[in-house]
Formats: sequence, C-alpha cells, structure tokens
Amino acid sequence: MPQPTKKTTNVESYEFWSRPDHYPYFSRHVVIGMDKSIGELLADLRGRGYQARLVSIDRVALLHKQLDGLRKKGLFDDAFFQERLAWFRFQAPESLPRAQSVIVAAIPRPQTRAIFTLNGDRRALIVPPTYTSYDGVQEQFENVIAEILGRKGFSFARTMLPLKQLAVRSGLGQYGRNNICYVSGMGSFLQLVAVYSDLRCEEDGWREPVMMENCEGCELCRRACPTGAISSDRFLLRGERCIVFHNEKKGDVPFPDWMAASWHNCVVGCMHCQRVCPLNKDFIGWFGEEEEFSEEETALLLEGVPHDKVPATMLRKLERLSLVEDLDRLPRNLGVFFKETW
Ligand code: B12
Ligand code: SF4
Ligand code: SF4
Repeated sequence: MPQPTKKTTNVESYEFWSRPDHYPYFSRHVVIGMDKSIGELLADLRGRGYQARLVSIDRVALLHKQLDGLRKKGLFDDAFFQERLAWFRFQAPESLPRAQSVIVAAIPRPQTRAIFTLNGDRRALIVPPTYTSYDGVQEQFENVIAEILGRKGFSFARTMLPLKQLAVRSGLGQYGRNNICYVSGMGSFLQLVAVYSDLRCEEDGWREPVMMENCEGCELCRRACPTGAISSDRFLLRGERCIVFHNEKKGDVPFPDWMAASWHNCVVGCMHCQRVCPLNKDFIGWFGEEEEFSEEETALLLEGVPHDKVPATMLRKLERLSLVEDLDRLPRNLGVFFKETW
C-alpha cells in the first residue's frame, strides 16, 4: 500500500485518490463545448436553487468498478454491505434503454426539530437534513426534470446508484473527511438526487474522488465521532460503526452493547460530525419544521403506539417531520434520551 505523501491525508492509496490541484475548493467546473441543451438544463436547475452536473452513461461502470474494488480489498463489513450497499444497480434502466447520461443534483436541505417531554424532562432533538420529505424531494426533482427535458423531447428514468461517488466524481461536490459530500454554498446540508436521461453527453468533468482542501490539517469531525467510524488509518467510513447504521435499523433490533447511550444525539441519524465542521457554520442554525410533543404524546411514542392508534393531531406532527415510518424505531431511539424517567 503506498504511503500518504501528505501528513494529514491518511488514505489507502494516495496516488490513486490524489487531489488534483487544478480543482480549487468549490470552483465551478466549466465543460468546454458544452451542448446548448445541457447548458440550458443546468442553468434552469441553478435558477431553482439546485446545483447539478451531467456525466456520460459510460461513467456508471466506473462507479461499479470503484465500489467493487473496495469490496474485493475486504474494506466493507459483510453485514453492512449486504444491508446498505447491495441494492445498487449499474445496468442501463429498462424503462430508458437508450439512456445517454446521468444528471446528478444537490438540493439544499435544512434540519428539523422535534421536542419531547416526559415527567417534566424536556428534550429538543434534531432530525438531520434529508430525513424530512426524502422521497418528496426526489419526486419534486423528477417533476422538474420531466418538465425541462419534456420541453425538448427528452426522457428520464430513476437511478439506483451510489450518489456521493457520482456527485464527487462529476465535479458537483467534494468529500469531507467525515465521508459526507460538500457542495459550494450548501455545506453538507443537502440531498443528492440523480436520474438517467437520453440527453447526449459528449464531454463531462469526470475526475478522481477528491477530499476538500479544508480537511487537510483538520480532524474535528474525526474527534467528534464517538464510535470510531471515522478512523485515522483509512478514509473510507467504517459504516458498521456509524450510529446512523444502527438507529435506522428496524425497531426490534437493539443497539449494540458497545454503543453508549450518551452518544445518541438525534431522533434518527446523527449530527456529531457535521455539527463541528467549520464548513457548516453558515448552515448549522438552519431549521425547517419544528414540532412539540406533549407528555402524553411522548409516552405514547415510547410505548410504541401503532400507526392506527396515533391521535390525529399527533399524526399530523409526525407527518410534517416524516417520522410516521419511524414509529417502530422511536421506543428504542427515544428511550436512550429518557433513560432516567422511562
Ligand atoms: C449506505 C448509506 C449510508 C450508510 C453508510 C454511509 C457511508 N459513508 O457510506 C449509513 C447508514 C452509515 C449512512 C449514514 C449517513 N448518511 Co447515508 N447514505 C447511504 C447511501 C444509501 C449509499 C452511500 C454509499 O454509496 N456508501 C458507500 C461508500 C463506499 O461510498 P462513499 O462514501 O461515496 O465512499 C467513497 C469514498 O470513500 C471513496 N474513497 C475511498 N478512499 C478514498 C480516499 C480519499 C482521499 C478520497 C477523497 C475518497 C476515497 O471511495 C468510496 C467509494 O466510491 C446514500 C444514498 C445513495 N443512493 O447513494 C445515502 C447518503 C450518502 N446518505 C446521506 C446522509 C445525509 C447521511 C448522514 C449524514 C445522515 C445523518 N445525518 O445521520 C449519515 C452520514 C454518515 C457519514 N459520516 O458518512 C446523503 C449524503 C448527502 C451528502 N451531503 O453527502 C445520501 C447521499 C442520501 C441522499 N440522497 O442525499 N448512510
Ligand atoms: S470537520 Fe469538516 S473541514 Fe474538518 S476534517 Fe471534518 S469535514 Fe473536513
Ligand atoms: S454520523 Fe455520527 S457516528 Fe456516523 S460518522 Fe458521523 S459522528 Fe460518527
């Protein structure tokens, strides 16, 4: 394994992953000779607050190759891979066999907040960016794409691809040391979305994966991660150690013994490694919806109230935060915050 040539870049293979200096942090990548339709598409998306890139369909095989390479090196925990990464599909979509390109976009997303009270103990907990309206945001993007492409007689299809790798290699964003993708003007507060299209892409800004220059000499996220998921001996996240992997599991799966109750910090998900990041300082105070659950409502959630027994007003609060599908997880996930009183 080649050794990193820079002190703070502890990665498996620095030569291969090296950060090209001609890509200054958050520079706008300009594709020379970009097709007019593509230019108009990207400009239209930008006007709606999205940032997007287009890559040739041929790049999809490279996404596969990269993931497979890491797997063959034994860098993934088997159970983690099967549960979280085995569902990707790298073949051309059946509904669009003549797909020519992939459009990948970043959409700014705020955190939301849920406040719970039990026996006078009031806890304001965060629901991280992307959890609220995850599917809604993807659908909204598809509607926008349908409208823009439809005007020009083009079509699109859904993808089942690894989106961070796609976003970073397309030039849309860069990796933070915390393994999260950062995009200019959004920090890491964003949702990634992608679709196949039959828009032809002759040239794109494909590149090797890059870590942000700001991460060199910074270890704040690594030190803030209580589980060791961000480690100093490799860049790739140890997904099986990440709190998120565990608190997104079905509610009847208990947290592992090694996971201290004090490490939990969100209703679902985790914000430690994004909260401390200096590049999120403009976004960390950004909140969307906020809902407060009464003592009675909190007790119902901790008891594991089934969907059909949730009172209507409480259901609306859960819907606004997109927590209805988490009902079975809430007794476990919230229980750790009310250990003394529950
Ligand atoms: C599986 C998954 C998870 C897993 C694993 C996370 C992970 N880092 O892989 C778990 C459940 C832990 C998880 C957690 C979270 N997730 Co998640 N998750 C996904 C999912 C489904 C796939 C991600 C994936 O491909 N992982 C596989 C790894 C191998 O890919 P990768 O991280 O890009 O790794 C590459 C680099 O490590 C690179 N590499 C290897 N060595 C080196 C060395 C150097 C120097 C460099 C630069 C690169 C490099 O090679 C790898 C392969 O290409 C995507 C949705 C999707 N369809 O893609 C959402 C997604 C990645 N998740 C998302 C979010 C928001 C989160 C959380 C922030 C949620 C939260 N707040 O709780 C956390 C973040 C945890 C973290 N620190 O990474 C967003 C990320 C948005 C963003 N800004 O990046 C996504 C894209 C969903 C979305 N549609 O927006 N997630
Ligand atoms: S805290 Fe932010 S800037 Fe620092 S290493 Fe982590 S991702 Fe990079
Ligand atoms: S999301 Fe939490 S557990 Fe996962 S890497 Fe970040 S700080 Fe660590």
